[in-house]
Amino acid sequence: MVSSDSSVKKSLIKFFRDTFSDLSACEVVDVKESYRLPSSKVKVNITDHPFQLNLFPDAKTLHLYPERTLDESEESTGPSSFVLFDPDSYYNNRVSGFFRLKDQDEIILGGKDSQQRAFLNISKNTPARKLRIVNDAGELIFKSLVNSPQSCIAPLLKDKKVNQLFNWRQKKLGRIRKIFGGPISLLPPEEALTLIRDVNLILEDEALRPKDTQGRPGGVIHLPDDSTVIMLGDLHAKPDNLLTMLSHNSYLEALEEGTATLLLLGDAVHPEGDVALDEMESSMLMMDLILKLKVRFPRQVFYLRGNHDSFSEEIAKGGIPQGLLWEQELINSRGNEYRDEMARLYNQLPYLVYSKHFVSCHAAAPTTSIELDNLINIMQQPKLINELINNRLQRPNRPAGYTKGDVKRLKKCLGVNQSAPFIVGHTPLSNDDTIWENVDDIKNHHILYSSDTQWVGVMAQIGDKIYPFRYPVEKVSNTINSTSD
Ligand SMILES: [Mn+2]
Repeated sequence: MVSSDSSVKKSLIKFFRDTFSDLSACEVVDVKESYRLPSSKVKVNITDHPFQLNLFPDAKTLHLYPERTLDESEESTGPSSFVLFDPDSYYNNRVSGFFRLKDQDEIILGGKDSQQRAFLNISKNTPARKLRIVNDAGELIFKSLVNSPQSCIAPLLKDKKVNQLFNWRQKKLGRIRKIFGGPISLLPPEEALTLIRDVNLILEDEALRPKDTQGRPGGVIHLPDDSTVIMLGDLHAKPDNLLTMLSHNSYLEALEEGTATLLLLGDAVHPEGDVALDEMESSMLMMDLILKLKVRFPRQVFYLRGNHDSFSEEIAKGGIPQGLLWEQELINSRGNEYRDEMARLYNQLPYLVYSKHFVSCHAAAPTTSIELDNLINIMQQPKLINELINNRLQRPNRPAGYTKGDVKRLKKCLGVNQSAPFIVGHTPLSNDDTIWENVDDIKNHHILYSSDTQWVGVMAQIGDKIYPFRYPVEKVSNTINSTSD
């Protein structure tokens, strides 16, 4: 019988892996300069330095970095992960992709994989299976699958290169702090009141948002097709999840350059999960951050309404009346006027956003046949509002839930191609992930829930497609606050 002692288990697993895996028994090389990968597999000592990788014949250079956190004092958990990206596109202020190699992950690089071509700009002419890379307990194993011409790796030894990715992320922190106007902490009541008033003025005449028949801002944001979409699901009072996202890729740069749109799918407030459900300060900070972003990027940041964006007594979790507590906290900390402005904000929020590349709302597709006009005039359709922010997928115990047909009909009514994704938040499918794709066997129907404590899920557009990305949540607010103005 196998002992329950976990170290024994681990060494047994290692024994079996080493004995039976075809990854075992390979040469370990300490690469000090450019190295042509042989046809046999080699394990490369890569933990001290990032590497560059050339996939001949097109001489495309990729970078491979051990993944680091911004706060170096944060304890690392387990073997290193690596990130693989194309430095030419990664650092160029447009949203671009990357691959993460966690322990035991493998990737086969080649020219036939559309996602690899989109993320890494690998040429179509590269063989379909050119090079295999495996992360074996924090060490990388390379195996050339095509003998000629062989791929090549070289360590990035110069300090500037070694720290390039870290420094690039670090620099964004200063800019995030500037957007917020100081350390990441609750705004003083007066400043908070001015901020939410400014946002309410913006919402009265919000960009890209057709008015309803009574001249009020309508229920729908219609994005131009050429805007790059970056999306976060429910944040549920996790400011660091939003800040972690802003510190990665070129999301912040693309917002600054006006090429991207950030969509927040509602429910930014009210803690969820294994935390104090009645703690409302982090919700206040969360809204301060979002409202600052809205003021900084009024035409590019859109917050959709979720069911938690409310003072309703029906908003409760685990017996805690979060809607009522939230209202009370706003009155206590910031006064009645602030509470009234928050209520005004809720009444002015949009419910659905789309471009030709996607459709999104907080919770669900409508289960009845509707027209775009109904969505724009949503203030006159309380049942439709309720469906979009509260409903979930159909289940035996939830016959009124939405189905594949409802998703299809919604896209059709908006003139959006059926191959474009429908992305919602609201309904996490487990407590150990942040993105679920093709949910319920409905193709291109994804759930994005960005309030996990370990990983923050982001859906972001590269070219015509929207891809899922996950980032380890870091305490970015602490790191920002520990750097001086
Ligand atoms: Mn919700």
